[in-house]
Amino acid sequence: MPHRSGYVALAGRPSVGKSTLLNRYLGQLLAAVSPRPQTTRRVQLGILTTTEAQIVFVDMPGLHLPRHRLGQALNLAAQQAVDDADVVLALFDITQDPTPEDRLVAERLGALPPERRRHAAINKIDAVGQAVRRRRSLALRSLLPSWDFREISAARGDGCGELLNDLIHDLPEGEPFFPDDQVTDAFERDIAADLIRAAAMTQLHQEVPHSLAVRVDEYEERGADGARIRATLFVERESQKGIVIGRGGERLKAIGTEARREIEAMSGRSCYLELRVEVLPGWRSDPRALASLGFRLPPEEPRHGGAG
Ligand SMILES: Nc1nc2c(ncn2[C@@H]2O[C@H](COP(=O)(O)OP(=O)(O)OP(=O)(O)O)[C@@H](O)[C@H]2O)c(=O)[nH]1
Ligand SMILES: [Mg+2]
Repeated sequence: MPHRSGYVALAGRPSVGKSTLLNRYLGQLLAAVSPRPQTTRRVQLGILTTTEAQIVFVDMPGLHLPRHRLGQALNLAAQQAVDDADVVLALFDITQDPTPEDRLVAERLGALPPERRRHAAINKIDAVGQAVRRRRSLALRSLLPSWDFREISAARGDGCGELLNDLIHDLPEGEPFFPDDQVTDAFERDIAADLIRAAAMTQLHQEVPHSLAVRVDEYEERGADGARIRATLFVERESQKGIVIGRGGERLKAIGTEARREIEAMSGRSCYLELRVEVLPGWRSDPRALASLGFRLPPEEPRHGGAG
């Protein structure tokens, strides 16, 4: 059998489970996952190498209706990843009726050239009963009527093996792009930043999560002692700083504990984590602040009304 290799873009609105599916296929914690939308803020590769194929998964921010320059940057990154991929996997979520963002995803993906290889999957089937599953499945499938759908649970694994075979089948023939022991293109410090942000998002409620950015200021290897990481959590307002820190520093401590656990699971060694919080006023709308945090912006567009 010829060896296959190529890029599979994981497309879908926020929270459908793209990063969870990536972690499942790689069998390790690589991508940050949280119950809140817009957990993933940059494109990250997850590389799965088997004897017959190398599948380079492209995890990306969920496509959504942007309310800030940040949102535009995230959508741009997602769109580019879709445009560059060999195979597109559209992910949907059975726990919700199709949302306006699902429709946006379907509209964008429906416009792909017909020769583009594509698959769709409806995720989280572990979370609903048979009746809901049947009804929603029909509604979701009708978003991309000519696509092949599978129903999966990224959390539990149901259907994931079959879906993987579908994806491999559609990859172009070719040699691997990456060495067989490489699992990602991301640096550990960037993954650590994502895991810290995901931990904060899990611990925080209301609007604070989306106002959060994380920068790793220092990532020092200490050999057998693991790593020492110092990171800053940026928020947009003074009031949010207080919320993140919490009474007597309790909340920040909880964030640190959860983040440390996840970073240790990711890196396989111990880590000492030091967090601080800083206010960067309105950074999500400020092109300069966004650039300093590493986001690439689309060219300035006239602003539309409504959700924009
Ligand atoms: N019950 C259930 N929950 C799931 C499943 N897959 C993902 N989730 C949960 O859905 C939430 C969102 O998962 P993510 O993997 O972060 O979603 P995402 O698509 O990467 O989201 P963004 O990065 O924000 O675009 C998390 O709380 C996951 O634990 C699943 O198969 N079943
Ligand atoms: Mg994600």
